[in-house]
Amino acid sequence: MARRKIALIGAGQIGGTLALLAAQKELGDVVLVDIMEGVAKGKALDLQETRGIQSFDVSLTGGGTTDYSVIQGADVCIVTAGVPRKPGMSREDLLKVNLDAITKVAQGIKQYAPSAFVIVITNPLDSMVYAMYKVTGFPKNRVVGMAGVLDSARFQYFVGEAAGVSPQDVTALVMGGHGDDMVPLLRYSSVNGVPLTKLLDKAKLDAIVERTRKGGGDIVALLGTGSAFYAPAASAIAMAESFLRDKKRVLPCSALLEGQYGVKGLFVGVPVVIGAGGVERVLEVDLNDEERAMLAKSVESVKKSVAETKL
Ligand code: A3D
Repeated sequence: MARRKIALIGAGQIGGTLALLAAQKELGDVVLVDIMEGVAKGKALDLQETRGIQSFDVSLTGGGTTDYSVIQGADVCIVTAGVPRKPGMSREDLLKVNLDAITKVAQGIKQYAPSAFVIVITNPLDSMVYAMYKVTGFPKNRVVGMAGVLDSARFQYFVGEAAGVSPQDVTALVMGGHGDDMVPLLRYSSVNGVPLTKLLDKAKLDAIVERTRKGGGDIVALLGTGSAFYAPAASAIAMAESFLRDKKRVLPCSALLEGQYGVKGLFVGVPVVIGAGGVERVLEVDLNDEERAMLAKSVESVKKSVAETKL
């Protein structure tokens, strides 16, 4: 069987890490694309030069945005093109800059990788994935946003750390939009089936919920420049791998809702099944009144951001 092809559009901090992880897992041949063509080519070459040491048999190449033909026939496109929010930049400013990038990228994908499964990471996430869906015109199962896997992974780590257990054994579910009002669902989280309340008191759990919501901001403050990239890249790779290997993992992702959770026509973080068919199913879990109210608030924020795209 021919090797699969993974196009990484945006070869910055996350793009470079995605390339490394995709190659190490031998998910397929990787092509990096960036407006800074030299960066895409340089990172690809740097990684190629590790092949003798790391023993992976996939190739990595790079290209610029003047010629999207390099992504021809890609099975998966992971999009990080755009800018992270800089100090003093409003969410609206960020939306304008990144909407322009996503629109151009979506046109390139539509032309050269019309059958691809597209994972969007660029912020503001829930409106950028919506824009990707609108501009490509791809079916809803082939466009998805990465956020919930990352938010849940952060929650898993914080619970594991506080309870003195491996984060691997923490099951976590964070739903809603990717913003300060995301919805970590304690009732659907556990340590290998053991309810969190058996291991941690309410004050600790409340603090973990808050820390999860602010997880991205904490890393931005520590780094001083740029935002998190290792965990976001690992999260998107989990989604790409589930698609490429038809693993049918249940992962919280930003997916198009058509009535589920009372939401229509918006991309919102919900648990989905990712397999060879892309987003194969949206899972609906029962929410109590408090959880429903939190989700409704989060959906309102998504709605406002999407309205600004005017798409
Ligand atoms: P960065 O290292 O700046 O990389 C972005 C790359 O995109 C740069 O190399 C740019 O040159 C390139 N680029 C800009 N415009 C275009 C274009 N039109 N076509 C192709 N390439 C372009 O940022 P990063 O990798 O740290 O982050 C990338 C995006 O992910 C940002 O928007 C972040 O806010 C976002 N992000 C999202 C999450 C989520 O959980 C959703 C987490 C972390 C970062």
